Amino acid sequence: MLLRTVVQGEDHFLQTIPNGGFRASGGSGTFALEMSTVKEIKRTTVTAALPYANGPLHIGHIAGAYLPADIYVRCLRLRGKEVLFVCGSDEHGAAITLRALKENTTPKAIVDKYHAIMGKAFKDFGIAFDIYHRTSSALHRKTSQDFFLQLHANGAFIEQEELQYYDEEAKQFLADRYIKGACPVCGNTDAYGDQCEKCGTALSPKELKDVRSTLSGSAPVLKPTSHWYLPMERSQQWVEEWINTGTLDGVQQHLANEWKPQVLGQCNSWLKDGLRPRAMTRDLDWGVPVPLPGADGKVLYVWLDAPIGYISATKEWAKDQAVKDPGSSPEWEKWWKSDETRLLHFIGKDNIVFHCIIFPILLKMHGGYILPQNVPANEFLNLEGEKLSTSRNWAVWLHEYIERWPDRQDELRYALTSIMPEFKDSEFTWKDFQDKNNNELVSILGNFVQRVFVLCHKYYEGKVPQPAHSSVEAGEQDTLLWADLNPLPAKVAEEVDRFRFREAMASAMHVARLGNKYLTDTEPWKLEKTDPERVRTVLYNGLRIVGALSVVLDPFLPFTATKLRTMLGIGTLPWDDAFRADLLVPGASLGKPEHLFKPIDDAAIAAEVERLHANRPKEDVPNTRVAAKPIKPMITFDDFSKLDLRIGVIRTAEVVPKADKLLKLTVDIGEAEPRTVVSGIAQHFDPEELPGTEVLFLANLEPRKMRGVESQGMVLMTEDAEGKLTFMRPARPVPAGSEVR
Ligand code: B3M
Ligand code: ZN
Repeated sequence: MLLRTVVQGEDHFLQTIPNGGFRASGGSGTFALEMSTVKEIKRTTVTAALPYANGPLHIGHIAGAYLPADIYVRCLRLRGKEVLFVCGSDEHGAAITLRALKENTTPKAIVDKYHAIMGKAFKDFGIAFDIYHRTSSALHRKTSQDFFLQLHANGAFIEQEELQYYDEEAKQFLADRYIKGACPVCGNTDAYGDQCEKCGTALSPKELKDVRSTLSGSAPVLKPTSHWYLPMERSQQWVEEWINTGTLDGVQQHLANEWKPQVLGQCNSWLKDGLRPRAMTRDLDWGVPVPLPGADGKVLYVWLDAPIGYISATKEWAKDQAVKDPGSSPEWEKWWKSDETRLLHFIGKDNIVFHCIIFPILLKMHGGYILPQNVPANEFLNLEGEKLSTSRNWAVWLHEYIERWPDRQDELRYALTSIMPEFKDSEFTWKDFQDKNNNELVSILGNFVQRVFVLCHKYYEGKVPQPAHSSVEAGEQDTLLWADLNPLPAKVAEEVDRFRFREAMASAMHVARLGNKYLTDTEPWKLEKTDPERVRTVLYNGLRIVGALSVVLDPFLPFTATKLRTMLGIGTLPWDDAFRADLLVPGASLGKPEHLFKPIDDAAIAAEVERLHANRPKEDVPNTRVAAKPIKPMITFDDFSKLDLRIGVIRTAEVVPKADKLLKLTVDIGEAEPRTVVSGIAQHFDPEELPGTEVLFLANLEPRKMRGVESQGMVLMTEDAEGKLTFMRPARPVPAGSEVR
């Protein structure tokens, strides 16, 4: 068993203790620590994935990396820990040049445009970076070139000549994304050189058939070119040990069980396949030039320069600090090179291998750098039953949300945190956003604060009441209240430390729930006539709870926490002072009772859903046709009306044991119980992706037993030219059970 403990010190805490290092000494009931190697942590460097500056940010990006990182950082800061939070735009790579091509402009114009949009959206949304930098800066160019040269000097690369596709019309080598062709797996003729988006297979350009260049449309030719490769296989052994046991060069860096299982899983599946050489340079005219003689027209691979962007952002921050405060010495190096620093990368799951394997190899080959202590990657967020997609415009864009819902940042932060895809994919729906707002923020948090403030204004002219000192914690209700409340700040912090943000926010909200319960139990509005002294104590306690909320909610709802502090007339409190007894001075003036949250009505939600559907490009509609099979014999209208067709929603899906074609589904068609159906679609769908999908459902088909399961209806499907099945969904959402006529 692995044990973890946190030993609080003055300004540092000891982090992890390896297996067996924590032993109970018999009899006495005390613990003795036996520490072989314990890393002492004094500060934390937090990075959040550098978003490509090729489009705006959507809620999937936010829930995946930026919001969890922001919560984490805010929580550490309130606890007085030294922390640096860096991010910036990723402005290189084919993602950018392709976008420029599409928008018929230059890469520079693209990155300038989206860097500004993203930077503003982050700021408006309260993501509290210490710096939001960009990889097109001169400082970054120098930093990544120096990094590359050091790697080169250390013998980290092998130079290798390879045949690569070259577009003779456009006169350039083609990055993987510039090549299209037929997927060898599913036949999709629009597969990219690195991936088929239809079947999801990772590809290399040479596997495609009938290749064409997306630049000129012509067929590219294979031409030799040489590149610098990172022979990752040389690092296989230490990476495997470091990731799985946490040990690096004999030092315990982390406990293996602190890493999320899905992160370890992805790393190990790469490691199992065996690490291979990977090209660290590209033939492209946009990027950081390779700083070696004879490397004209070559740039650093974007996944080499982008993570170095975290380092250059830190340098830029340190420079800014020195200008702002000439006396300070905020050396950037301590954030990257000190054993006493913990490095954490917040990312989405598609970036795991780069942060857990490739970048650590680069850091170690370079020398002098620490490796990440954890990479708390999140899974993906879906939207209204479908994958978020930039190209299909199926997204809630952050900057647009802020425009349409001004001053409602915390409402979205709350909804996103409550469904954060920490361990598996999750789903955002506008309905859930409304429910979380109306049933939790308005009814629980807003209501509690409102009640306390309204009563203080009514009874004490908006001043902090003088509690009957003897009874602040004297009555039984008060004793119980404080017994429940006191452990909560530590609980929130502990959950944040373990990257359990959903749980942490629920624990913070529990403070408001307990506050409400306390008011309901004590009923100050009734007591005021008979026992005003008791009421003063109750409301004084109520104000103290509001004070605590301004602390424990701050990481999650920073705008609301600021409002609470203004209402109370207090400043930012350190975490451990959340329940400080002398926080509020009797007689001090309170602010006006303010409605913290407003209910959201159905019309506003319907408008959002409508908007999503309306903005979806019609390009999804194909202009291809299949050769029609002969039409079946005529039926009468009566025949037709015997069919009872409904819109259903799949609630659960699981494989049927020992049947490789069958899935067992439950489909909600508005009845008390969902229908169970057995469907022959197992080879077309992953059961995990099905819940939430709308389907066309035949509800009055005679039940039939299949593999011992009674199938109570049928999910109707259609098939494309390649034999792939797909569901038939209504053109806009309708409630489960809607009739089809
Ligand atoms: N820009 C990929 C992405 O936006 C990439 C992350 C870089 S982190 C160093 O998902
Ligand atoms: Zn394919």
